[in-house]
Amino acid sequence: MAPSEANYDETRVPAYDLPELLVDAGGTTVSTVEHWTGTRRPEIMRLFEEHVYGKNPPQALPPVEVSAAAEAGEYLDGAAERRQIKVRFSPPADHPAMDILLYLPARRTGPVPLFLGLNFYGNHTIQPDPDIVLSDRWMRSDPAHGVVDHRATEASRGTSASRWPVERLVARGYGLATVYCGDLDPDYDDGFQNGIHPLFYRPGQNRPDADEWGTIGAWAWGLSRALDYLVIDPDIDSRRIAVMGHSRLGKTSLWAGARDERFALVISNNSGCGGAALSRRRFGETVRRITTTFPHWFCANFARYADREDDLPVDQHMLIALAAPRPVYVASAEEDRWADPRGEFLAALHAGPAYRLLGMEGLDVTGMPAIEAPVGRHIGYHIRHGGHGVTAYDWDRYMDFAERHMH
Ligand code: GTR
Repeated sequence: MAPSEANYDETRVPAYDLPELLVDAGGTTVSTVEHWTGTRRPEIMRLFEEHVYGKNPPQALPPVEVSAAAEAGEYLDGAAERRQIKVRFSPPADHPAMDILLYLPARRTGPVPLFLGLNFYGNHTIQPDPDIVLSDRWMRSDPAHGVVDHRATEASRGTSASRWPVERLVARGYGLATVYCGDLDPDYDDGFQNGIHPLFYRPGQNRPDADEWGTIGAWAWGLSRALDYLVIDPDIDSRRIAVMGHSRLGKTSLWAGARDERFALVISNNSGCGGAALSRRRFGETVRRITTTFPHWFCANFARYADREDDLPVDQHMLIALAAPRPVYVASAEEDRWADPRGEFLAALHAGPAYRLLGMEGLDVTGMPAIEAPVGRHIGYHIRHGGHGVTAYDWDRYMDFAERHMH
């Protein structure tokens, strides 16, 4: 279905029943913390692994090797300190590696809280900072981002800066770390021959099984490997690291936050179908459409639910609930109908019972809030003016939310 044929009519959203968040596979209602933590949460994790994002391979790699990718320096007239770290997943040297770009507030009195997120076009796009290493990896050709023949050019520097307000972040005492998602797995369907997947193949295996990870799984794995480094950096407070992502990378931040409970706070920015939006609403992007256009993002099993959303054993409110009891924030944009803002709101709302069970508060509202009127306590939500993207408004709300929970 082309985007133009997508349903944008609320009256044509089918009636649906969401899978019960707090009833376990045996049919017993979950009413204690132990039942959630010991049984129901692991069940939900397994369902998302098997049917949506895929399992990570069981083999562990050798510990990551960390080295400097460039000299540290200062930025913003000394307000920020910039570091670039190369993280290798496995020797020898030609095996995949990722570069972490890190900004820290120069004026700090102790370890700082930090936001970690993947970026779409290379670390050098997030600020007009000539000292950032220009990525030499494959990326989608895009003149607006200075990407020619799948490679970044000098013209690409700073082209995503509006989405990464380093100055505002360091002024409020936050660090920022980012990694190019293509360092982990280039975002196209190549049958999983590039990126990190082949590092994990069993002898004779040459693509993930139907219930094994796709690209979102690999990206989420990379966020955890970045976290492995960040938690040992003494200038960063390992208990106050938030994971944030936009759109396909917001689907990824939700999955990374579910998998890795070291993330203290989880943020989904306009993540839509396969992210924060309820699949059963079939509003805007659908399971059929996303698994056709981006077959590599999910595990192969997910495509079986095209036009059969009601048969999915999960829906996305359950993904949000996997963040509990850690604070989670879902943000929508008014004109971003492809991502189904109402579906994102409803998923955040229906994650509430897991939070309340754990002694936290959810959105606890009866209807969708007004534009730019954030709601919720341990689950946060806003819908802002404008279209698909990340704006200063979004970041200001994430910092407000982090201040309430991470300070
Ligand atoms: C779209 C896709 C969305 C969203 C978006 C993005 O093409 O249909 O699910 O992920 O890309 O990542 O910007």
